[in-house]
Amino acid sequence: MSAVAPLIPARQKDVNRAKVCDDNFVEFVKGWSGRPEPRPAPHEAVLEGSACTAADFLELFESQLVSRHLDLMARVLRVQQKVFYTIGSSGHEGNAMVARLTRHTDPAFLHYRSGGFMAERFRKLPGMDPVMDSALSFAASSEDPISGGRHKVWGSKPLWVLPQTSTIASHLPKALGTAIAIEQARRIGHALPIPDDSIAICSFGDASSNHASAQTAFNTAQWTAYQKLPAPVLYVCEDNGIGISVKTPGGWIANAFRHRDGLDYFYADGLDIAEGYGQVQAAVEHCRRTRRPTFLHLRTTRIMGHAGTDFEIEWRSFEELMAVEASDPLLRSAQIALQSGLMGKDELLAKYEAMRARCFAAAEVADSKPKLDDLAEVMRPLAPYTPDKVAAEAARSDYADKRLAVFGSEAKLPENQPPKHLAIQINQALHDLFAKYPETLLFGEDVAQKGGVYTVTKGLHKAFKNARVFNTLLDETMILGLAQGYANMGMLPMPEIQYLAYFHNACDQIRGEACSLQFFSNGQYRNPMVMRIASLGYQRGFGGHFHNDNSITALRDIPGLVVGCPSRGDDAAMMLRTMMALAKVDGRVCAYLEPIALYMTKDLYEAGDGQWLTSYPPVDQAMVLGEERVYFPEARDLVIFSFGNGVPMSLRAAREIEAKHGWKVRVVDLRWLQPLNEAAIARHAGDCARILVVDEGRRSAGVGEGIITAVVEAGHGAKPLRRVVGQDTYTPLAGAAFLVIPADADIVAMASELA
Ligand SMILES: Cc1ncc(C[n+]2csc(CCOP(=O)(O)OP(=O)(O)O)c2C)c(N)n1
Ligand SMILES: [Mg+2]
Repeated sequence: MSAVAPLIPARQKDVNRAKVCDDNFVEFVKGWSGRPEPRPAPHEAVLEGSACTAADFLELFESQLVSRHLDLMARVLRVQQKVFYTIGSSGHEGNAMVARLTRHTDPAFLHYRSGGFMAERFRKLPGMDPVMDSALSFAASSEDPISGGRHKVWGSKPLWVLPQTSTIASHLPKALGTAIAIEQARRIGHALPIPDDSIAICSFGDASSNHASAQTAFNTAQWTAYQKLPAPVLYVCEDNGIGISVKTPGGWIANAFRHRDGLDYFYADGLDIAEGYGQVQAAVEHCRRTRRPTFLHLRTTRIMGHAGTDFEIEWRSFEELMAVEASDPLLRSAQIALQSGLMGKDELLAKYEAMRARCFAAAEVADSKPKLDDLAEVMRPLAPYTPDKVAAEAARSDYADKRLAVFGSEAKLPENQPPKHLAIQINQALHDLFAKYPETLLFGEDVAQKGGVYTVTKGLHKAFKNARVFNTLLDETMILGLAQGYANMGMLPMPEIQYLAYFHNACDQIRGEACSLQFFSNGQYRNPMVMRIASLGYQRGFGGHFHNDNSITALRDIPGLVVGCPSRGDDAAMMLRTMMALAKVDGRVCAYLEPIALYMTKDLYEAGDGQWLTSYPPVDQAMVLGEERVYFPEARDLVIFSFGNGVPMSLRAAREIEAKHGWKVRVVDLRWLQPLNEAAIARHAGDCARILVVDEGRRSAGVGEGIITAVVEAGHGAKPLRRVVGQDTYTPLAGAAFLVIPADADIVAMASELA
């Protein structure tokens, strides 16, 4: 049995297809002339042979009507500026079946056409109103319960629907990550915020299934299942056969997904509740029981265009449009209602009109509610920061026994060791933080047995085992998707990106997803993490661009992201503690840039001087977000602002500058690159007669531009001011690499220009 909605008689070539679909429904019901079957009891099949009972059907049909009338309302009120979003769910309302057959505690990451799903999930908790909540979101009211007026999103805190941005496919990796996290929690003894047998649900369109971000999530699901590891994710492909105006080749979704090892394929007719219900049920039950990645191919259609602005009649044949409109699943539902004897024609039309009235009434109420009208309020959930709590958490040291167990004895504690270089101190800090936070996981490429390319994570795997320290497959998008999944389940992930150059291909997972979650959920959801990235140039052993990338710009303009870059071991340990506290307390996403070339650096001025070794700071010491380290604070003739490799370079150059010009030179290691501590920059610039910026990143849009801007905006732009920066180029191999990044001598030479 499949949808058997009859073709509607040809309509005038009306440009307003929403109106046409609306009229179609009314005319279809009025014109229905079948003979109803004996009305089924609530627990009986709605139609013979259907897995859907009459009671199921009636509620599902109502959810479909909620979704449809929200769409129709949005099209009308958009023109009146009472609604600000018209991408609808019409034709996809069958996805309500997925919501009915899952639980409100199954985390859901939804397609923008999942209005039916949303309406149905609202039934799972008493006292909730899908119409009013959605109307507030459509109207961008600050009373919108999920985003607080920041975007029209499907989302709900009590209903475990995490809001998604409209970047298609970006939510698949984190949905899989959440599924994996649900299972992994048990292995690390972490208490989940949801039942242990939950599944993660993720819906998306047919065209989106081709996206790289989607494909990596499918591949990773298969890779996981292949190793017999559980990953209870239900991928729901809402296949309407088209993406905006591009048709998906007929049969493509079934062809591409029917025979994938480790991704169990199910088909369901989303156009026909009587038929589709049992099919959806089979997929959901399979996923929950087997804990295997499951692909539900849900047949849908798209009526009323991609969005309100898409006038399909201008680019599609009239006949084709008519055929699509005839496949409207609401026509089929009306038919089921009438045929089963559950509703008479008048009753059905009355329900239809009552839902229209309810949606419009809610929209008018929503229109009267406040909007966001204050910049501070818009930005409030973007980057929460409670300094006192963060400082207390970073310095919290109530885990002495645990660290003793990790390090072996009092004598072996890192603070009782002689001064060490950066890589060792990061490694010790990681061990400490693993002892402090049992919910911490570290993962990435080569991080486990090998301990990373630079052995920074050496020993962690041995000490904390597979469940907490593990190698992932080779895909940065998925590494960051996993991180979001663990974070969604209340863990504290530390994903590692092997080299800065490889962050860029996965940047969207941080830019579009992780950093936007608190913003678009009005602070109700958070995905805290500390992302470690081996970064920057000056390597002598390992050359070329991709191991020496120095683009920090791509990180610095991500809203809400904290970016830090320590230049020495003690700072590295303290910064890591603070970042973990920022994640734990305020849910922040942090990027921790490790300057590769300084990992093993021991000396500062001369070979063997050991001046770049540092003692391990006691565990109750951390640093404040934004706090700089100042060398020679009494100096006032010149201040050099720098970070990373630039710090030891500037310290060496300072000696020469003093010898050459007799100036006393202050060197400021900014340490935190985003947000930049503009007040500190202004203070040091104010104190000193001359200003130099040493920025190993690129000339354009780099940290240096931010520093200079802070200096100028603070009113110190008239002072002699220069910068030494990397060039706007890729980094070449071998010795040529050093032509494109600052050298000690460049700093000395530039200082002379300030004389
Ligand atoms: C990464 C990305 N590229 C492009 C777009 C623009 N875009 C929005 S929806 C869409 C088509 C999606 O089609 P499909 O996945 O089939 O979903 P449907 O709208 O048909 O339900 C495109 C290209 C986007 N949102 N994100
Ligand atoms: Mg589509």
